[in-house]
Amino acid sequence: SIQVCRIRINGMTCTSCSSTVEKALQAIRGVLKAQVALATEEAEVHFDPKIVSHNELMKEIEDTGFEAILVS
Ligand code: 9UX
Repeated sequence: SIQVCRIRINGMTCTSCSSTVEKALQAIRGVLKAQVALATEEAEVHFDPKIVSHNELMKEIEDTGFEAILVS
């Protein structure tokens, strides 16, 4: 079944930053939906845990240049 996780993202200062992270998450195989909010500095990601893991989601965020911390 589909899981939803929230990830804290540190270092985003503009909507271009949050858009970059959001598009990177949306491009991952196994991600069904991803929203990144600049105001709360959080991502909400709906994903299939049979295809992609929390750790892979975090690594993709860090590859865009921001720090990722799993919230839930
Ligand atoms: Mo613009 Mo956001 O360089 O880091 S994309 S502030």
